Amino acid sequence: TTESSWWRGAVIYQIYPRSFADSNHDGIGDINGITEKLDYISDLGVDGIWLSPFFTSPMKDFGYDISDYRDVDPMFGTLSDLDNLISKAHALNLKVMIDQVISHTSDQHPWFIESRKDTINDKADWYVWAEPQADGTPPNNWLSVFGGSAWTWEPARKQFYLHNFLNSQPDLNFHNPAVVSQLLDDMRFWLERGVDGFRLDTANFYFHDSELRNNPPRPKNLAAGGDMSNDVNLYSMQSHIYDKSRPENIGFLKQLRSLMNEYDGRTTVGEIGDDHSLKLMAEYTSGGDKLHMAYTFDLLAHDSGAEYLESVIDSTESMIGDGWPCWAMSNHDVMRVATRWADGENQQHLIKLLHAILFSLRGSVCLYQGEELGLPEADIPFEQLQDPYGITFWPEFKGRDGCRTPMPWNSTDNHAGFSQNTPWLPIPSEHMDLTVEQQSAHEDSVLNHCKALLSWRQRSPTLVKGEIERLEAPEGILAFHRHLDEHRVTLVFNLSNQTKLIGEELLHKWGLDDYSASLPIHAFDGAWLEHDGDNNWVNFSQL
Ligand code: TEU
Ligand code: CA
Repeated sequence: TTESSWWRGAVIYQIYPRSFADSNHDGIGDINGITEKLDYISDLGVDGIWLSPFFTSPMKDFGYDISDYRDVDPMFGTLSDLDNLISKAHALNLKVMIDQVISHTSDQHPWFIESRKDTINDKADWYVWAEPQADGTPPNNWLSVFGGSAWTWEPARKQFYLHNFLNSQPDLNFHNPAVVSQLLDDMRFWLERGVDGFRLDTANFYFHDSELRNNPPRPKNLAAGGDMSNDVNLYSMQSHIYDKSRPENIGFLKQLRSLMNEYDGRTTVGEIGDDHSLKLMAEYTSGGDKLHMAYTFDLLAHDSGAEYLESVIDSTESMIGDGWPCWAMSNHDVMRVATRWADGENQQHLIKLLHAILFSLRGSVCLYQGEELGLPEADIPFEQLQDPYGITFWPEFKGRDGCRTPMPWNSTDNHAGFSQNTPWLPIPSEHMDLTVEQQSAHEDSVLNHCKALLSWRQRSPTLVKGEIERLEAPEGILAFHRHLDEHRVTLVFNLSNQTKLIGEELLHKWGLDDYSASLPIHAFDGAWLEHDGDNNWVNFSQL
């Protein structure tokens, strides 16, 4: 039914609970704060929300280190607050997706507390334990994403344990069927509670090479289409990252899909970070028996420009088959797209164009809180950094706090209406001119443009579900058709800073035979044409 495939082409608004809205004024956002803002979210015109982790956690990685998979951290509220959020969201016709961080737990999870005690306890084989090499050094050369060896010594067991991130995030042993079945049970708990889907953290990191073979040195410069290889993160600085994307993962993803299929209308979106993530996205989402959708870092942490987008679309389309991508340009891990892609004074125009592109691509979309406002990345001074990743690698990499600052709701209340107390991260002064309140009042704000685009997308099944056919175009221009049955939409985006003319001849090549004049597109503008409409180009800037 249409209802059970709601996720195909859905726009999912990502909420980072710590920084969305603080209902009890302790400086940290919470579940009730989100509930209070559901009308705002619904009014944006998105299909659902994805909540970053709110589970019980020592917060070493701000909730991506979980010590109880079935409860809400008191900092964020209670299970009944969450039930309330889910039912209010459903009443507004919003789906609710939650984060599942199952590749690793917190070192404070009872499973790990037991596992680390000795080699004979009930949970002894629930994590990845290994003997040191003869000289006492770690079992192999694997490195943690967050810096240093991926192995930490446990004196009680006289063994090393594996962690792909912080050493307080020990890696669960997916080769142990007891671990897998417990995790699936914990996920069932949430399905029973009525969540509509899961965002799966590090969905390609679950299994490790059980032979623990050294990784080969990593090539310095990966070509476009790979990920994590530019200056917005540090993968390129690590020569042999933790081994991931093992073939065994397919079997697990199939088990997970069977669980999801027991319930109606549920979905999964996997996070994939790897050198060949588009290929993995295709593999994991095709066949209808693994993930429903996946997102990669290709639009999150890479090059910019029309040619780069063409290459991402082309590689995706060449591999995706019956799989389904989910596109994101910003999230809680990367520099905000306004700063990553934008060109000084043209930032507001470019951001509007990037929204138009994001909502026109074939696939679903994750829109990160504040992206609808076109917020730029915040510059957080070293003394105020919270992210351990940034603290380790400063100043080459400043970490992820710059995209995690609190939402600026208005400029009249203290702390931008986020909280009456000092927020856990400062709100940058440049965000005070970009608040929800101010932008709502200005017809041509990024926020209002974003809403207009979302309603345009919602009205068009072709944009939501249609095929994509990329078109040859002049430099700096991205162009494609979207097709659904007989209906066709042509979309043209000018990512350059000059007006471009699409000549008559090219328009004919695109199959637009009726055109006897060339089409001018201003810098950072774009246009679309509905072929069964009145056949007029509409500029995005006039939406
Ligand atoms: O991210 C996994 C991941 O690949 C990131 O570490 C990414 O490389 C980096 O943030 C890019 O700058 C997930 C979560 O999204 C992230 O917040 C967690 O810290 C991480 O897993 C560990 O759970
Ligand atoms: Ca709070």
